[in-house]
Amino acid sequence: MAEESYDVIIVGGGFTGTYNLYKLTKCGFRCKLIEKGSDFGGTWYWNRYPGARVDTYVPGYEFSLEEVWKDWEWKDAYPSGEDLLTYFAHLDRKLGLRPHCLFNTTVKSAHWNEGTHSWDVVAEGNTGLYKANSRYFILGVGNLAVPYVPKIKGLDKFAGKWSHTARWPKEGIEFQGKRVGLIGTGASGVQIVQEAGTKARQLTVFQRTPNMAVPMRQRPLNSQDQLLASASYPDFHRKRRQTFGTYDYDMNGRETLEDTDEQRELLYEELWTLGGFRPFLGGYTDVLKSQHANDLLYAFWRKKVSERISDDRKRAILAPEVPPHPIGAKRASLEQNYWEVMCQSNVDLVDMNEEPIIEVTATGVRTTKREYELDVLVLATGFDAFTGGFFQIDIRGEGGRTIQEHWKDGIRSYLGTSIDQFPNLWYIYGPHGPVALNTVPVVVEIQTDWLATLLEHLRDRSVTRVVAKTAATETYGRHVSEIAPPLLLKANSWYLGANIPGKMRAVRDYMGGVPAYINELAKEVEEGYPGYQTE
Ligand code: NA7
Repeated sequence: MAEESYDVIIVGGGFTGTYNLYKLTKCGFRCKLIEKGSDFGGTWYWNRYPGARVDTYVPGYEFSLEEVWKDWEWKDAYPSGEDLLTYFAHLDRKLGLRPHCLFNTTVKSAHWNEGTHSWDVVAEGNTGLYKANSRYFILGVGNLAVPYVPKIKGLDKFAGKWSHTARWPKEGIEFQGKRVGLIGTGASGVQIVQEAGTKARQLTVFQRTPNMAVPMRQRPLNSQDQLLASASYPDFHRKRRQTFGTYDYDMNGRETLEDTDEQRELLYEELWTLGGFRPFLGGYTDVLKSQHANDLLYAFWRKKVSERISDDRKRAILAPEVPPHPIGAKRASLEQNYWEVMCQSNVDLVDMNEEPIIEVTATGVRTTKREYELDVLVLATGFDAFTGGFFQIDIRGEGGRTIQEHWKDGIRSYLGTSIDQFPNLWYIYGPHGPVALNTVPVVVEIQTDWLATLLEHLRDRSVTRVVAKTAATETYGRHVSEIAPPLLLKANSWYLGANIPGKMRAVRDYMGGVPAYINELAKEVEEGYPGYQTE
């Protein structure tokens, strides 16, 4: 069947795909990368909505490769989506990736071939079907890659322009002077508010759950700053592998009630001033373990945010006295001027708990109370996280078993990189790996470096078939469930699949922190890969 043959086929041209291509090609493997979009960028290729911006500061959200960072400059401490696409072009130039890639091509199926110990891959592109065969098949399909569009009656009847944030058209959608509606107030929704609120004639925000966003502390960067800072990049990049959340800071080792009220207030203020995820990953260790600790942090958050919300009605909806879920139990969003924009007179806030949406009409959105006339409707309604990207491909392992069948009762993964009964298949930054609380490029480097060592080990021993053992997979799966901080289980988050109606609620993320995860990987190597069976 195969028309082309490779050692490795990689799906996806985001951080995972580009780093795997670079690393495995360097190790002497013949690789092909297949990408649905017309260029590199992954999440940043698709999320072109105005205001899209990463929630990790420079140089946290980039590869640690010196040949890449030494002549690269960012414009802002928290880079924009546009700058990230330019970064991917820089990566391509520095690492020579493009000749190994096939763009505008969607992988449709990958079937394990027991006779040849390889994967038969079929993809569809502009010029028709593409067929290839590879010893290894690597999925870099992204964790937040498949947009979730809720089934709202009448959406197809809307006569204005509408788009999900993650499928934003390249030509853009004009907000200036328009009546814009927004459904969804997660990280993407916050960024849309900040952008559309300053341009739209009228912005109507339909909120189901308030976003407990924390300050971003954005600042522009100049060349001189970066040149000076770059001397410490190797240290920064080393540190981010040593902290729970892959940042250059870590929790302080103390529980909330070990400090006096004054000490606690001082620490909260300090973390707030520094910005980013520090209230959750840079302070007390029990924020997601103890309800009392969480309540104290919520009270502080509410006090700070309330000071910035001048409108009483909006304050009650945006920062309620009783939180809908523990603070930090959904991935925190970072804001710049969210609360101020929300208070502008051209911004209307609809509490969907009081006033649910009934339907979208040709001219707007109709709730139980009234119709809101709109020219543009933005859906920032999130993603079918973790498994969405896998299920779009017809992947069949041993005996023709599909991945959907195999994961029917929950994720089965060994070390967050491989699946029992799916030989020679790997994935990066996916289920049961450290994803939700961590930074993509860091996790991608950790997992891929480990995988490259394993594939070299197998090549040296002329192994052609490797598969995770079932017992090891089940032990690892239990471990992943047990280590999840208890308060994380109390929110309807994408961490648990609870944002998608009908999706099984389960822990899909390794939440033990990156140092513990690195230990799991290192143990596997030191003990001679006991979790795998080889031929
Ligand atoms: P999120 O964080 O999953 O947010 C999705 C938002 O959409 C959230 O406010 C949801 O409300 C809302 N939503 C989803 N379905 C509906 C329906 N049916 N009606 C009204 N509102 C709805 O996605 P984002 O794109 O913002 O961010 C994803 C990640 O990107 C983020 O975690 C960062 O890592 C970066 P809910 O809270 O479920 O009530």
